[in-house]
Amino acid sequence: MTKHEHYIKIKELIKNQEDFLTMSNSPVDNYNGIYTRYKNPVLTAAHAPVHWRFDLDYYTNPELQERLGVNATFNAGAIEHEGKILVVARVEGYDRKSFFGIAESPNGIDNFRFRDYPVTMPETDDPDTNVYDMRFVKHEDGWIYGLFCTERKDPDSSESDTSAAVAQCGIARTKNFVNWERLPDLKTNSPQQRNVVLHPEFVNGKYALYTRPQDGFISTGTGGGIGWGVTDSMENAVIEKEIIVDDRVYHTIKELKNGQGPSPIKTDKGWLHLAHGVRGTAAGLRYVLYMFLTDLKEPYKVIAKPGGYFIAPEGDERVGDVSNVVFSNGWVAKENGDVFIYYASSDTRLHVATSTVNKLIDYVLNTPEDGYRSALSVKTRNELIAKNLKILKGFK
Ligand code: M1P
Repeated sequence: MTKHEHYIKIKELIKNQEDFLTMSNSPVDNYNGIYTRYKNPVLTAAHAPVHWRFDLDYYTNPELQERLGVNATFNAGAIEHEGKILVVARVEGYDRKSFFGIAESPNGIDNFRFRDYPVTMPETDDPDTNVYDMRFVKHEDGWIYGLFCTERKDPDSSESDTSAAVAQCGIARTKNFVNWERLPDLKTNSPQQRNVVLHPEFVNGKYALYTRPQDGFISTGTGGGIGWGVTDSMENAVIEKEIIVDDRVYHTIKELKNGQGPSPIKTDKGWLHLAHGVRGTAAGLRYVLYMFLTDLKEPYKVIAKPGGYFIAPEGDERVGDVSNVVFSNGWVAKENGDVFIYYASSDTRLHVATSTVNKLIDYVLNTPEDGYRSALSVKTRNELIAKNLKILKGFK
């Protein structure tokens, strides 16, 4: 490539990306009265800036090759900041390592743009091999916390076992989303922790956390369920005792495992929770999202639990690096009651669904609970059908 061609190619790459980043998004016409999905994902690997991927220096890269590819941008924490929606995505390079990239959008549904640099996350004395799935929480102590999964090789595994890993909860905090203070990892009695989420308020003067005690890296073993524990400080976070808020249950969407999604939203009816449930199928694991409501004063007590899933992978969402997965670790409830739900599909890209606090409360309070038996599912459905047929008769 000549120097001029190199220059023209860079201009073309930037222009193409600019056209892509500024594309508007539109709702999908698939009414359910609960939330609206959107046509385009809000973040994909193609959103990773050109200057993250290419060496633009003619002398070191005369063929303008991509040097540091980005494989996927998915599972993102979310927060409203200075009038914009800010997401912290799990960005995965071609080398399989994840890191955190902050992208901002003026409206939350399109025009997301990564900041110039990814987050430089300080390490503890025990360096992380991989970090991912950050949950943002603006805590009433004044800090914005980012709790995430830190993964390291299992020190007790044999030499030849190159996949055994230990997942724990990493903790960092910031005031400006630029400088991050890394705090010691959370200590609990569980050998593995993933999907740990900070509750936004003190509960009886303590920091409260949703946990997911688990025996193995992938399997829950004797653990599992969405747990709850408290700690006196986040500078040295220790949970002595975990109780289970929402357990996994045989023959449901959360039969194998489940995990808290983002930090819950406070409403006058209780704390709204979004979580993921996992079940096994002949084609592998299937991850869907579900919701529940907990008591305002005792957020570890479930007071409403609609049966079944809230969002499941649909269409193109079904396929990706880890197919048949939807996962959420970020949502934003705006002052006017609008809710932006950020969910990733198949560990590949990020989407948004929009709703309102009122619609979600209606959903959790009025969707029938799971009866746990086919006969009860039919009974509930028949009651609905009989009521509706009467109404439809009146339409004629
Ligand atoms: O691959 C699906 C998800 O698997 C894990 O979630 P969980 O701990 O509930 O099994 C996480 O690695 C998550 O990032 C990933 O999306």
